[in-house]
Amino acid sequence: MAPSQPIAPTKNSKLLAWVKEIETLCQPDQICWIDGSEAEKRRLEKRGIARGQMIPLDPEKLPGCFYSRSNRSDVARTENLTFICTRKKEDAGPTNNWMDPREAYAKSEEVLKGAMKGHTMYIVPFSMGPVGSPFSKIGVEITDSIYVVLNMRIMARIGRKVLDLLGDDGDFTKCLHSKAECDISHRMILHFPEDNAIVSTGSAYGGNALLGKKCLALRIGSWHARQENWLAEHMLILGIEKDGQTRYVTAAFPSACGKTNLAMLIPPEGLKHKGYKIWTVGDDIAWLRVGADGRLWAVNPEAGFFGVAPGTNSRTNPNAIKTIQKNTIFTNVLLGDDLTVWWEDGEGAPPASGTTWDGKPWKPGFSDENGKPLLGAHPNSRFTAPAGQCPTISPKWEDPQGVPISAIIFGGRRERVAPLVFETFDWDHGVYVGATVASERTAAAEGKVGEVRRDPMAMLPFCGYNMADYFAHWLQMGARIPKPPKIFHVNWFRKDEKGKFLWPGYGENLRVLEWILSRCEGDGKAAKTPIGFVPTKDALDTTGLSLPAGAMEKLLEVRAEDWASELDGHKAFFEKFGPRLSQRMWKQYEALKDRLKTAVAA
Ligand code: OXD
Ligand code: MN
Repeated sequence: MAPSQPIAPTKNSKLLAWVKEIETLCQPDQICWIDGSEAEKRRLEKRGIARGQMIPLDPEKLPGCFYSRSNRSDVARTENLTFICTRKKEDAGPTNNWMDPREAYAKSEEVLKGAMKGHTMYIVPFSMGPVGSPFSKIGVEITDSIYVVLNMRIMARIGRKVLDLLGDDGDFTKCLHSKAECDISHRMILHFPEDNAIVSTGSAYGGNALLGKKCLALRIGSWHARQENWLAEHMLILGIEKDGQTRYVTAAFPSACGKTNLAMLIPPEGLKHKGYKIWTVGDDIAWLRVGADGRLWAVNPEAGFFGVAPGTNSRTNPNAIKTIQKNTIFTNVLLGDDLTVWWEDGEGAPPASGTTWDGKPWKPGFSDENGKPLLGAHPNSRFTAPAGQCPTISPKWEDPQGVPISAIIFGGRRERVAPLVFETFDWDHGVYVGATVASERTAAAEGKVGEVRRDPMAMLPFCGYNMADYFAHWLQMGARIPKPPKIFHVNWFRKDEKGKFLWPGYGENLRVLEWILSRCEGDGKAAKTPIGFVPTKDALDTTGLSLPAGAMEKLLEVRAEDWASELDGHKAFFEKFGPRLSQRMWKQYEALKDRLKTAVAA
């Protein structure tokens, strides 16, 4: 590794003063300004290997790939230790954990005092969004983790070019991270939106430690977005090309509900004759602004994918499999003794032997202490891969202006209530539908898997301020978009009475997207129901798809009794916000209630 660089490669006085302050607090052995070069990457990899933090994988089969294993207790976002630290508690709102900023700084300083002794302090200037795009935001992450630097290199644009853009007086989000032994008792993910600052300690898990992603691009980003009249959202961005024209949609689903799969979908056999081409712009985050043409335009602020490994295979997501064949960091999957990686419901034959994510010897067929198959990979194990390696990456994915959005899609994982797809009546109704999204919990965050929770716009864990104000912001954005996208809701996860999924999902989801786009063009057959426009049973093109008899009816059914109890859930959720919740949301609630009543009476 290069010795510490005594001369800082910037004259930005705010940055220099902050670096000095953190150096004094954390007392690292040396400082390293990250320039983003290839030579630097190789030096960091060597150092990571020498320290046992990364294992290089088979250079023939997985060139440029590394394996990393985290602490057993550091495998997912810790929402209970994630705080919004606004001066007033009400500004964080009832859905966020709040800490007084003075207490938060004091607590984190306690942990950070001398925390980098014996370590190098890396300074990583990064841009979320293409460098220099009017959409983009600059952050600087100070970290003592080589793993974080190497992951940030994939997930954001980093280094010299960002510092140059920052110049002598540019502003940036201060992002301070220290592993602090990855000890849960040292863990806190603190956001100071009023100071444009983030402090994260005690974790090296991506969502907690790669501070450009959830912390900046969503929590701090959503705060900026509200002040500056744009939207920072937990959404994929996808282009659908047909007959030489590409239309773009965004979709917000809770974590681990298949955003990465949808963003990279392969058209199903039955629709091949239509010549669709899918273009991936982003799989997790969208920043949306009103363009000069009155439409809503989106950029993906990230430069890589931090995807869930288990369940990723050539059937569910062949493009992801192709993306992760090189230059990828695998975290907490199974490590084969032959230096390959594997995960449950993954690709190809498992290695003959290996080591599990938590360090246990593993062979196919091994059982755990309860007699169940011994898990090779943690359910939230991940791959970090450069977006540019995706075979379907859109030629526009780095366009500084972004792409124009025709439809916004919300969705959750619901076994019963929500039909396969419906279209909302107008912007306000769309915001209401987004605000009342609910989903069964997955492994991306700690908590009980399967439990239903309300996850408005899939932003529950990511909104950096009071969600009542966030809904109001969405409502007022409607008036600012002269040509707004239509808003839809989808549910790929409806089950029949035997508990079997009714919809095949994956590539077949294009059939639903096709209907959505046709509705945006003023076509597409639909029936008006109390919850919105639902496709008629012959509206989706099912060429080549053999659904069991009656399945389409079940997929599209709107059951008034289910929606009546759903409505109670909406009310209980809204009541949490007290008088701060816009009356326009209550108006939507009342209107839905009335429509359901009329439907039941009829
Ligand atoms: C993610 C998440 O990692 O939402 O994208 O948890
Ligand atoms: Mn996500």
